[in-house]
Amino acid sequence: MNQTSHNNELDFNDPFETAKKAAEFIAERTGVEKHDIALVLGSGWGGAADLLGKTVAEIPAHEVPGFSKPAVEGHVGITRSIEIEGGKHALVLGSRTHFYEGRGVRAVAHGMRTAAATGAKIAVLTNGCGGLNPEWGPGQPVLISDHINLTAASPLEGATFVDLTDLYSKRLRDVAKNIDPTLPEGVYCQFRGPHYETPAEVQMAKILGADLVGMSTTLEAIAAREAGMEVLGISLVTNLAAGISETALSHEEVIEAGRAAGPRISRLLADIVRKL
Ligand code: 8IG
Repeated sequence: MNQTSHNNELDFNDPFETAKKAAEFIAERTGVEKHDIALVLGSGWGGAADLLGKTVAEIPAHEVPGFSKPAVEGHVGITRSIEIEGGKHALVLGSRTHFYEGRGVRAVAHGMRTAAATGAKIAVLTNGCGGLNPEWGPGQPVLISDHINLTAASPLEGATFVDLTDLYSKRLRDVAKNIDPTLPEGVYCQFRGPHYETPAEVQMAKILGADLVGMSTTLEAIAAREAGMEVLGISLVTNLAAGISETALSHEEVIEAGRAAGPRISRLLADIVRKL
C-alpha cells in the first residue's frame, strides 16, 4: 500500500482553502455547524474521547479533505464530534501528521487550520514525550508552558509575523491547575525525529531550557495561534529521555506507559475540557 496516498487528490496549493473545504465537509457529515474546541489526542490520551460527552458523529479521519490515509494499515483514525455537557461541541481530530513523515508543513498544520475553520477558538494539543526531570516518572502529565522548536521549520509561509508570547495560554493552564493543582509545567522541545535523541542532544536540550522532548506539537501550536486559536498543551511523560535513565528507550516501553496512565490522564483531560 502506498503509505502517503490521499483519499482525494486535493492538495495544499491553497492550504486555507483546503481547510475551509475540510471544515465544510465536517459540518455536513456531523450536522454540527460550529465546533468550539478542537483536540488532538497523542500517545496515551486516546481514552479521553469517550469521556468528553456524547458522540454526535464519527468520520474516518482520512475521508476529510486534506487528511491522509493512516500510515499503518488497519489503524484508522476517527474524527469525532462530541457534545460536551453544557452544550459546547468538541472536535477530536483523528489523525495527526508528524513533521517526520515528510509530507511538509502544510500537512502538519492542516488539522489546526481545519479546526479553526470549523469555528474552534481553543485547541487542546496532547502528546507523549520524553522527560528530562528525573522526578517525573512514566505516566506523569505535564502542562506545556512554552516550547523550543528545533525542527528548523515553521508552518507559516511568507511574511507572517505571528507573536508567540503566551503561545500556551496562561488562562487555560490556570483552568487545568484548578482541576489538578499538582500538575507541573514544563518547556517542550520538538526535535524532528523519527529517531529518538542521543544523550548529548538531550543534554543540549536541557541546557537550552527544555523539560520535555518530543516530535510533535510545536508546529501545530504555531499554526493554531496563527489561525486565531488559544492553545492548551499537555504532555504525558512516557519515558525518561535518552541518557536520563540507565536504560535504553523502547517503543514498547512508551506504549506500555501510555496504556497504564491512559484511564487516569483521560479522566483528567475530560475534566479540564469541561471547564474550558
Ligand atoms: I512517547 O524521548 C516519546 N516521544 N523526541 N524523545 C522524542 N520523542 C518522544 C520521546 C522521546 N518519547
